[in-house]
Amino acid sequence: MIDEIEVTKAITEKYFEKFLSGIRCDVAIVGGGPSGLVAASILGKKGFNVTLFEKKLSLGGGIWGGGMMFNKVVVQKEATQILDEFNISYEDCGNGYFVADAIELSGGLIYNASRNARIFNLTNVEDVMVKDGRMTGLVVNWAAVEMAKLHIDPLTISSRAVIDATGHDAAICTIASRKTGKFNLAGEKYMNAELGERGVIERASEVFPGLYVTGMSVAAVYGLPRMGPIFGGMLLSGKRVAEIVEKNLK
Ligand code: 48F
Repeated sequence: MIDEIEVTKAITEKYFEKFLSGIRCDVAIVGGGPSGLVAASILGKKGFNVTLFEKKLSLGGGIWGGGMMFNKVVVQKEATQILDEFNISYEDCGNGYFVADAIELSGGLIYNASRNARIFNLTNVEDVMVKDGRMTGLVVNWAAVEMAKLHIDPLTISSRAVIDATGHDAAICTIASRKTGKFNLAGEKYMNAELGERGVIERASEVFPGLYVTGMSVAAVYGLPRMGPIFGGMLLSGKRVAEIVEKNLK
């Protein structure tokens, strides 16, 4: 016999256990697209206490729709090592291009990240905490509060490192730039896949003490070209930022 109250108790007890174990973490990642999910998996596997916030119901960011809703995803050779590591299948299309299924790629990245990091969906990061010139954490609220424009105060979580993986918006860097006045965002440029792909990997970095940037947010911060529907750079940018955070936190 199913007791509805036991179901309620199980959900709330386990949810708040998860929430409380994440309010003082090593790494807080904002955005559950390809770059954020890769960074979360890698840092979690290395033993860091990682929390990822995603404002939408589902994670995966821009992966699901491939290019113009054709749900196939192209990556270049260098990124196939990440697909292998995450056990995601792909086909060789010749000339150095490889194609994964967008649904399998999204599912595989989400599965890996959820096994290694604590993930909260439907949670909007609306502000940052800064103390003594260093980012010390995030200000979070239900995404529904933002959508309904409700006047409800947020909660806070602290972390030793924050990663902005919010894609084209560079939402966290935008807030930090405006509120600290310590750096500016150059804004994303025209389409040039070669330069864009290389740039988002090479320039994944710490932009402000304690604040790191990965994925398309790198292009928005440093004024790099966009690259359209090729995703290897996003995966490798997530890996690169994880390496930098690991080195700095150790
Ligand atoms: O946009 P998104 O997939 O970022 P990414 O990892 O990858 C970019 C590619 O998908 C694609 C591309 C490839 O060539 O150009 O665009 O850089 O995922 C960003 C995620 O961040 C969430 C947003 O809902 C999305 O799922 N997000 C954005 N702002 C916030 C947020 C916020 N303030 N709080 C929580 N989540």
